[in-house]
Amino acid sequence: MARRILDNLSIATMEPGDGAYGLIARGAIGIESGRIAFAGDIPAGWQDVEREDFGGRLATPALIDCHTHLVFGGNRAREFEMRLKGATYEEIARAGGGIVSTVAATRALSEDELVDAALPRLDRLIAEGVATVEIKSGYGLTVHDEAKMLRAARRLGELRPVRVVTSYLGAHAVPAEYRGRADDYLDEVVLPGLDAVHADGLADAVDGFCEGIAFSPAQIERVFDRARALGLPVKLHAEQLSNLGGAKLAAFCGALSADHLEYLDAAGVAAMAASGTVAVLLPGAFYFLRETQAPPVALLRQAGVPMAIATDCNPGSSPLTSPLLALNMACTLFRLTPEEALAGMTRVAARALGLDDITGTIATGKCAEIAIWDVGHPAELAYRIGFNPLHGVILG
Ligand code: DI6
Ligand code: FE
Repeated sequence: MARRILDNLSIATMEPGDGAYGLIARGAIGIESGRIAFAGDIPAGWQDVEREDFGGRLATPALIDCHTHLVFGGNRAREFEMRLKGATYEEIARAGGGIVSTVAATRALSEDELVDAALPRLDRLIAEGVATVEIKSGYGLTVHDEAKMLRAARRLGELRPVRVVTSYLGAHAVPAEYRGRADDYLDEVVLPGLDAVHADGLADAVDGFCEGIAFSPAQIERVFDRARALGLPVKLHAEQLSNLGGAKLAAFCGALSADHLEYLDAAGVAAMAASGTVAVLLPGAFYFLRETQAPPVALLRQAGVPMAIATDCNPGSSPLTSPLLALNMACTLFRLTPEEALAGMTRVAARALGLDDITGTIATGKCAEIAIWDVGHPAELAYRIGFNPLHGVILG
């Protein structure tokens, strides 16, 4: 029952240790009850199943965007203009712009309106092969508005054929009404808000922004302590604009990932390697903010820290809804190989979300979440700019 064969494919399984891309030059993928039954030769017992011929196209695991702020109100095109006239990101943030201006626009929208605003962005990700997307809160900054954002995120997963994984990011910025009182904001909003979204099953993980313009490591630790008490995994925006040692803190807390990492130092790399924390690299934000210091990719590689790639789709620092362009930027800006980049949006991204048991590679037993591309070789996915060769996505 419910058996299906996708035939005549070249298959980048992205399984580790199986040669470049885990590539099977010619083969088939068998699906049974939504799971991958085999990849490669059609085994005995499947000879009678009807075969769909994919004409030699490339199959990869469907893409996973493991770091986005997809749900928000408004946009920041005006701020983009200001920056082009000379203002820096930090100056704009300190002047009450930046994240805080998106907070006002997000608070003004209902849950339904947030869903409507986010759907076109989600549809762009899906159009380029994404089947799993992580979505953070962090633009509500009240108990009510953070929960509203996460409910909108959950709804997106019901409206479209994607798995939505949510992260509670109450500790994203100090809202205007708490300016200079970050600890009060933690006590009165972030921690009770975390309890509330957890009670309603709205948060799959807990995130924070550890930065001079946001929260100190000691403040982040308070949030992580509560997450641990609730049994929720943690992750952290760390070392994006400066080095506060956030990645080290995240690693010591057993975080799934530390993200951005432009200013990560050798001690941070070592801590991440020791804890198995994934480095989520976000070339869209690096590009859009015109950062000049790239994350220490050679050190990460040498230490064996797994590297994921994501869009970081958000209105302020990465208004990017093209996962394929993120792959290209990971190669051009951060010097990842096309294989590392693709692994970063499949196998390693799954690990960054704690989903590596069920998705991220084409392997027996995993969920059948497969992207089919009109390309001859997987390196083409990262190579092109502004071209979408997606033929289709197979889900279950
Ligand atoms: N780092 C980022 O790049 C985004 N959030 C964060 O913690 C930017 C968010 C924004 O500017 O709206
Ligand atoms: Fe982010």
